[in-house]
This record gives sequence, C-alpha cells and structure tokens, in this order.
Amino acid sequence: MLVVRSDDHRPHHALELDGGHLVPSWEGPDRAARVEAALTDRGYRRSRLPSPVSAEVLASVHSPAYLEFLVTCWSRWSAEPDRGPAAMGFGWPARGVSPRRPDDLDGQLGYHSFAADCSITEHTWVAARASASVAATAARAVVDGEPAAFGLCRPPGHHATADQFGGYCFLNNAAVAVEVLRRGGADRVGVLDIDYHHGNGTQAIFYHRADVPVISLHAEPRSEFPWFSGYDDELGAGAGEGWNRNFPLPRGTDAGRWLDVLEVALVALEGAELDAIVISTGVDTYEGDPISAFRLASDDFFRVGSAIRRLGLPTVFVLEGGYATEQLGTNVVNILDGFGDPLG
Ligand code: SP5
Ligand code: ZN
Repeated sequence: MLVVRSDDHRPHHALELDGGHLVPSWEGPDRAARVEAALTDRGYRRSRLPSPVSAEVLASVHSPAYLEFLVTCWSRWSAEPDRGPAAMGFGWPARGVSPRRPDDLDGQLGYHSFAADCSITEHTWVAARASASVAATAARAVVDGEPAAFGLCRPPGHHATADQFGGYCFLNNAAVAVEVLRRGGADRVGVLDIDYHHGNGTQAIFYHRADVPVISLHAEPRSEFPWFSGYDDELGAGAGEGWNRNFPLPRGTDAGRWLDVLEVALVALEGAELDAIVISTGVDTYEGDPISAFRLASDDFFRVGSAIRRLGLPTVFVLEGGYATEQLGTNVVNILDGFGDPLG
C-alpha cells in the first residue's frame, strides 16, 4: 500500500490542559516516528512526500476567517508582551448567545476553538497544513488508480470543524481527502471513523450533505470527550438527513462487541452505494491507550483491516488518534496488513 508522509509535523508539539495541568500534549511527534518505524519493519516500501493541498480544497472544508486565523495566530500572539509558550482560548461562546467573531486575539481563540486540550504554537500551522497535504496526496493517489493509500497524518483532523480547532486537530484531514476524491470523480464518498472519540468535526462538516455519508463508532459522549456530539439520535439534517450515523459504545467495550458493531456499520456503508471511502484511522481503541477505555488488543486490528477490505472500495486511510505510543505503529500497521494490498 502506498504511504504518504511528511517531516513537517516534527516541531509541532502543543500544550494541553489535562486535569488542571498544562502539559505537553499526548499527541506528540514520537507518534508518527513509531508508525514510520513499524511501516519500515513490515516492508511498506512505497512512500511519497505530499504535494501542497490546494487553497481551493482547503476552502471547501474550512472558512476563510478560520484559515486566516490559523495562519496568523502565532505571529499575533508572539508579538504581544508576556505571552506564554502556547496560544489557547480561555473563554468560549456561552449558551443562548449568537456567537459573533470578536476582533481581539483571545476572543478569536475562544471563537475558533472548542476545547483547551489543544493549543497553537509557532509550528502548528506548518504541521497542520502538511498533515492536510498528506491526506490530499493520499486521496489523489487513489484518484489516480491506487486501490488504497495510507496518509500518515499528524496532527490528526477529525475533531476540527469548518472553523474550530480542538481535540489535537486543526484541519480536518478526512474531509480534505473526501473533497479530493470528489473532485477526482467519486460522486459518493463515505467516511468511516473508528477513532475512540467521536469525530465531531467531520460530522459537522458533512451533516447537511447526502453525498458524504458519515458513520462513527466511538465512546459514548455522555462519558467521554468531546461530550457534546456523537449521540445516536444525530442522523444528519436537511439534504443530509439519514446520512449520519453514530454508534456510541460504553467505556470498557471489548473487541468482540466493537467488531460486532463495526459489522453493522459496514452493512450500512454497503447500502450507501459509495464510490470511495475515507477511514478515520484512530487506534486509541487499544486496551493500553493511556487516555481511552476500550479494550481492543493489537491482534484485533488485523480483523478491523480485513473487515474494511470487504467493502471493496477505493480506500484512503488517514491517521487520527492513538496514544499508547510504543504500540501505536504495530496497531496501525496491523490494520493496513489486515486490509492487504494486491499491489504490495
Ligand atoms: C484525535 C484524538 O484522538 N483526539 C482526542 C482528544 C482528547 N483530548 C481530551 C483528553 C482528555 C484526557 N484526559 C486523560 C486523563 C489521563 N491522565
Ligand atoms: Zn481519539
């Protein structure tokens, strides 16, 4: 399988507010290094660097004001005296107000984010853009005839909405891959999100669209991040009504139950007459994940890949979460190996 990767993520390691402590984020550069090492060990020899994602594709996923904010945030932040090592919001729009976009930087940080597990540093924009470029290039390779490609995206993307960062995500890489596939001639592109957390950003971006069915298995939001979306009654709206499906599962869910629910999700995707699919590939469902509570073992990820293969669709995998860094490469590559690839 073709792998798309970049080194431009490396300097990006944001701070995270976790349990009242401001600490280096769980989402760090060593994650990608582990995945690259496992790919090399397991004989994945075909890899390429990304071409820059086009402004047109980025603008089809994110608002102009948000993109401008991401590009300029760090220079605005660091130009002010007494600013700390990472830009993060501390005030968000309250319930019952119509949120408008303030001029002030701290106000815009609140407006353009939804969680304080995520911050912006000097290197964030370059890393986020490279990650979106990785997703776009993986999707372009599939448009050009690869049966499948893996985008080793870092930072991840599925929590990023059209105009908000959070959950370690800034640009929605899965949505970027969808848009590249659609521009390349795939009329209906599904998203299957198997990360432990609900992909609130991807859901929001495609919520009103019938041409991009989104299906997600994740920890029930009543007890897990991102708390405010991912419930099973969120079914899409307008033209998109019926094209969003959530399968929230309790903390402690084991592989047997999780794989049974994956089968239900795959049956729904089979009925959606898709031309291609994007897999939001989080492996924070792993039993050893330090911030998550499902119980999949490393070997179970082979079964995840082989189940997805049965869809028989052109497939773009994009990396999302997974924080048991030592086992991260094994778990991700087990999915890819389970999927297999006729081209090697
Ligand atoms: C892409 C992705 O997987 N994002 C997940 C973001 C979750 N951030 C909130 C995590 C809260 C973790 N608290 C863990 C407590 C252990 N000390
Ligand atoms: Zn996650």
